[in-house]
Amino acid sequence: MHRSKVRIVEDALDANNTIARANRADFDCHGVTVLNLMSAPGAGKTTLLERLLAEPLEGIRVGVLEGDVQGSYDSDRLAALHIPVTQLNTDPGFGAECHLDANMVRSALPSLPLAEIDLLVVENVGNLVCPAEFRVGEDARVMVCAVTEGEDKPLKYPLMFRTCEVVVINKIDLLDHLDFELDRFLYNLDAVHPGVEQMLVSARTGEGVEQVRDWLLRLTARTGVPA
Ligand SMILES: Nc1nc2c(ncn2[C@@H]2O[C@H](COP(=O)(O)OP(=O)(O)O)[C@@H](O)[C@H]2O)c(=O)[nH]1
Ligand SMILES: [Mg+2]
Repeated sequence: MHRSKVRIVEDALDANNTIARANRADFDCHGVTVLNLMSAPGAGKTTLLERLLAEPLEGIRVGVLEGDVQGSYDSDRLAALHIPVTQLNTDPGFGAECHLDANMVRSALPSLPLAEIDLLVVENVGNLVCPAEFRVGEDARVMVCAVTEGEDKPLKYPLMFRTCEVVVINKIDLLDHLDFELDRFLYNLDAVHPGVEQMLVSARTGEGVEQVRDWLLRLTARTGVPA
């Protein structure tokens, strides 16, 4: 019984990976670099995007795919940036899932202006567990972890922290008001993902956002395939 359950999960992940590869091929075909941005709800993904994309990204044309269970709250916030934003809701079409998977992203491809962008940021549904399991065809994964979440999160949700290239440690403007011990968090992070790139950021004040911007520019230069 236990073995067959494991098998079903493996098959589902295999099927997801197959569709993720098809997405990847379509992104490559258009020379689009794809970033999967993940975090717990409220860690600051949308605020970070508002900061990052407030000014042009050195000629890189950016689009955003907004994943949410319901509503278009984040898309509405990003509308002010005058970049293409596509909303992808998991309710009602995808069983109100708590993550995006490759099939959901595939369903949104016809709505994405792939020929007109160089970088697609996929803001995943806020969740520290499921989004980490499902590749969507991305080039890289970044997760945002706010200092308000506590030092133990890397230990409690290791897959999420392990599958990212960068961990953005957000809301550092609040450090003086919290008992969050940054050293302890970094120690725990190192235990689950030794050497992972870390960026200390306040999306609220803009402190540290430059590092994320520079990293995005490097990512796009590294992975962008001329169309
Ligand atoms: N103090 C502080 N608040 C932040 C920061 N980043 C985001 N927030 C706030 O945290 C809440 C959730 O942010 P949001 O960007 O919607 O998070 P998301 O759910 O990950 O997209 C909002 O009230 C933001 O204003 C930050 O760096 N510092
Ligand atoms: Mg958001």
